[in-house]
Amino acid sequence: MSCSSPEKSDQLPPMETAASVASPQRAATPTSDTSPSDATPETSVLQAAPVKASTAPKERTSASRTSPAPKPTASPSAADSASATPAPAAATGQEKWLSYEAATKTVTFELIAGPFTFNGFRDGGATLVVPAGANVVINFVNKDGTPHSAIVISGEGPIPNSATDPAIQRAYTNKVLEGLPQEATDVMRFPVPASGTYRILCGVPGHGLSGMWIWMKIDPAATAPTFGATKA
Ligand SMILES: [Cu+2]
Repeated sequence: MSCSSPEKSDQLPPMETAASVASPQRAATPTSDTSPSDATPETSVLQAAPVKASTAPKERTSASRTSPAPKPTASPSAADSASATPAPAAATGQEKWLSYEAATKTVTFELIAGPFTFNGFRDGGATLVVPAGANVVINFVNKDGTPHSAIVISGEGPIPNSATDPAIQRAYTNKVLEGLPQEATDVMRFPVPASGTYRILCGVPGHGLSGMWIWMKIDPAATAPTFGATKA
């Protein structure tokens, strides 16, 4: 039986973030995957095929179904007594892109351009809420092969094909029409007014109409910024 293929069926995909867990209990886990003395020489490949080919085309119409995200178990009852898990609770969900300095009312947001998305969202699917009068710093980076840009436009009216005139002064990236190439960065710094609803749009022609925009709302009642899926 020459079943010596090192099939790693249940191996974690390498999607660890920068705060990758340095598991301290590594010494106890015998993860030597080339152990030839396996007791199950049969049907090891068959059950290791979780490939689901059911990629149904998501017809996401205007009624974007906002399925309530499963709450990440905020129970403080630590059942694991002596677990040394360095839980990165500081950067949960979409808040990892956001920081706030209350003393200067400075909102810092990482705006990540993807394939016709911002931070994985499109068509207004996400909203950046900032306090009134905040000083907004948006660190733009293009993580896509297609050139992209960003510009703050009005929240009213139809999505334009392209945009060069920001609704807030200085609230746009360089090369807003042409787009910045992959891995290029730019910083937008601008104060926001006391209220208003805006969109952060990719200014490259056609990109906004393809869905590359999210909301930015100024909330006079907000004491801190938030970012996440747009509430219906
Ligand atoms: Cu774009």
